[in-house]
Amino acid sequence: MPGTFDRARGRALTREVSPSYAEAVSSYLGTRVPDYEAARRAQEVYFAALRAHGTEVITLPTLEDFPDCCFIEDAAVILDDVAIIPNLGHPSRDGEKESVAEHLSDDFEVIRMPGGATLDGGDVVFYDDRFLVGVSTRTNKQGADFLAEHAKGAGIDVQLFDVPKSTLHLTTVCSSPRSGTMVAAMGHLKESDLSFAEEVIWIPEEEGYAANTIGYGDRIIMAEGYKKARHLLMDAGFSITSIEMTEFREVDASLTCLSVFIG
Ligand code: CIR
Repeated sequence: MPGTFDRARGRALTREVSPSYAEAVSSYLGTRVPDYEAARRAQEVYFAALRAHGTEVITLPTLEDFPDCCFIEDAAVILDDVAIIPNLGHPSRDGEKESVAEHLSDDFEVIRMPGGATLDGGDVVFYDDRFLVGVSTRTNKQGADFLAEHAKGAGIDVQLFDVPKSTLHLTTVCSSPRSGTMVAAMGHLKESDLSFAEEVIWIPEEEGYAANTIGYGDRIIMAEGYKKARHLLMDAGFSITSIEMTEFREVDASLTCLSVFIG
């Protein structure tokens, strides 16, 4: 059974935006109410982009009581034939995990975290031989250590990062779209953090949101509207599909949050 860490993107588990999306957790609170209809439309474009790259998109029914439920990346980490189901770091979101666990139990051995440990899948980035795991406002050390223990069992190392308070998740500021390559936002990560990578594409801080990408070899999906980042990625040999992410960015979410690759 292939898992996230072999970079296969054959199947993506996703979840439809909640009708209660206007109440999604957001650090931009007060500037604008998240728009359910617009987010639904944006999510369809996202699904189409995944499908255009050969991914089968599986969509779970929405959860009315969980405004953030479409950010399903946070609710599971796939390790080969194991699905780690974390305790999500924001109390309003923890209940999202139950139906994810139920769905994944058909194909994976489901392992749950002990009480007290928290982790959002958005703090986990896969790079070739390791998981980069952010300790953040959502992921505590216990949660990161729990994942590390299971990752090591599967032959994958774990490197811990302190996610700056200014940033929600580790995936908010970096991604690894192809083997050997990291894309990272300046001002959030340091060169020494990423010394393991063969190539680091540094995105200027003002366009840091564009450091979250989904890669298919030399083809990449990125957020629309980040011209400098786009040129840097093109110069690095990527062909690019860019999609509109405004409705998700305003609730602190990036491209990768909207799916968990499960094979
Ligand atoms: C939250 O604050 O939990 C959501 N509004 C955004 C979650 C984004 N997820 C991710 O980066 N993996």
